[in-house]
Amino acid sequence: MKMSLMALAFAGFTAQAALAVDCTITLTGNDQMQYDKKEIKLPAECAKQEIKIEFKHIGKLPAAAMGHNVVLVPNGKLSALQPRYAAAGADPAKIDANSEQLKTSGEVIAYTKIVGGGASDSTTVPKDKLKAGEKYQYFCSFPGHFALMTGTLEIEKAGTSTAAAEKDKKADKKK
Ligand SMILES: [Cu+2]
Repeated sequence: MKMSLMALAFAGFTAQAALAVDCTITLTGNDQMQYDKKEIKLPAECAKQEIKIEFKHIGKLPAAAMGHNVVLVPNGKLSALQPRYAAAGADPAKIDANSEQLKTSGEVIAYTKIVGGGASDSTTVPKDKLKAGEKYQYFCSFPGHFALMTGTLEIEKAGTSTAAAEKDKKADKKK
């Protein structure tokens, strides 16, 4: 009896492990003022999980000349938020302070600190902060970079990864 309970517990544990999806966003930026990805999609399950953002500057230029970060905002908010960084100029500490302030006010969802060539920074988005079926924007808030360094993050709608199964269900209903 004891053994079978343990087996059940183990089965439950492995089933949970199998359900876990990878909700890590990895992005790089270079000396040509470019991210490696302009579009990122995460499965719907990630809305219910903590999402990790890992950013690495793969260039060589220092932060004061070619600093990069990743600022995540709700879709459509990029153009309104970008000018809010203007006063910070190219001072990495000031840009980070701005990011922190905008995160506190709720306008920025998450951000990584400004880094120079060879450096990296990461952050997390708490679970339930992003919604399935919603789009978000990310950009680099270093002066002048957002024109090139911007992208879209989409959390897929629940059920999109099993679109074929849904289709089958509908076909069954018609019968
Ligand atoms: Cu940048």
